[in-house]
Amino acid sequence: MARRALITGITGQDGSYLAEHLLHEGYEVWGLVRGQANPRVSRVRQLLQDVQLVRGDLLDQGSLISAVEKVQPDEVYNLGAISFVPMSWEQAELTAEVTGMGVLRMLEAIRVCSGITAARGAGSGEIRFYQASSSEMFGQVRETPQNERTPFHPRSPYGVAKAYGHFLTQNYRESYGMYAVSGILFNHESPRRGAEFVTRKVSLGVARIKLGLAGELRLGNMEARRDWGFAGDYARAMHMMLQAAEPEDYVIGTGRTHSVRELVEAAFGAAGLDWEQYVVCDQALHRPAEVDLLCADPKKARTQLGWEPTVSFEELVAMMVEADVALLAGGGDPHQDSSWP
Ligand code: NDP
Ligand code: GDR
Repeated sequence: MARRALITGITGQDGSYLAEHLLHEGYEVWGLVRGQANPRVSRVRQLLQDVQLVRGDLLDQGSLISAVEKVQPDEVYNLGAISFVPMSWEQAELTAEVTGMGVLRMLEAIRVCSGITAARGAGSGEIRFYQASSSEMFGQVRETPQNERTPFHPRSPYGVAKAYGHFLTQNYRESYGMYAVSGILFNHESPRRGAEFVTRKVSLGVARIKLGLAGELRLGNMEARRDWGFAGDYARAMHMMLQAAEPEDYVIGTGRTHSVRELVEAAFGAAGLDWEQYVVCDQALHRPAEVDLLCADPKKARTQLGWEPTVSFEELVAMMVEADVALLAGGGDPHQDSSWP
């Protein structure tokens, strides 16, 4: 019988790549969707026709228990979150509820549905759990590159909520012997990335300028450095982590870091444009507290899982610019569009 996976966050960037990967691996894939008339659900229906949908919300414990009871998954991937860092200052409590407490509710749903109690001890339960942890937990780093042993100093309510989810996942592993792991993923991007994140904002900005639809691009901190990889590679890593013999946490990233300025140079360059003529630095887009430098040390994932990224920074940027020029030239709307590449 096909293995069954339940994905929260199926309407997001990572949910789509993970679902495609798991379908390719022969899984029966279920996606958790929320809301009464969520427009992103119709995009999933169109693009991921083989994914079955189940209703539920990370804010609602009962709905998660019902979803796990209905799907009877072998693997649960918890990708659902408020994931845009600036929003976590504007809606800090909601971020704590969804991005932090949502992990507790999902773990409890699995625990209750599997009949796991502390008394049953190590190794109990059949359902494997993946938590989408983040390099944002490292925050203000004192050592670089960052690996699984680097201490956390989160710099946003989002990072704090992710750290809670991370430690809780570890705690359920240690308390109940659950197969529960966290992937500490560094930034990963694609033509399906939300338009609010810097890489997509830049690729869309370049496309608009190239097509004569805009004359400038306003950005915040140009000196922040990130380790940017391709989302498809990272979805593969999530699946690999749940196939390992022992439940362990892994850092996933490329090991290379670039500034926002370098990203901008590469993106405008890919379209044959000089960025200095178009980019405006806007203080209003700076964050209350910034994460200045992230760079992964993915050695453990490479040696223990055999995971390698396949797309370079330059290829990623060119891929995103090319996709957005094609999207906008064809009259597509990046906020609505169902023609995800
Ligand atoms: P997206 O922002 O694209 O997707 C977030 C998903 O969360 C959406 O499907 C959204 O669904 C869902 N969601 C939001 N609120 C709830 C809720 N109350 N209940 C259930 N689902 C909800 O994120 P990504 O795909 O980029 O990232 C996936 C995960 O990985 C996130 O947890 C993110 O924090 C984490 N992460 C991402 C990294 C990256 O670089 N992309 C790096 C490290 C970690 P809806 O359509 O209903 O709003
Ligand atoms: P990040 O991604 O906060 O790292 O979180 P984002 O793309 O939003 O920002 C990256 C860096 O770019 C700087 N920046 C800008 N960012 C945005 N969004 N818009 C701008 O105009 C702009 N100008 C400069 C930011 O200050 C920042 O330093 C992402 C999310 O996917 C999280 O969910 C995930 O956990 C982490 O990556 C790893």
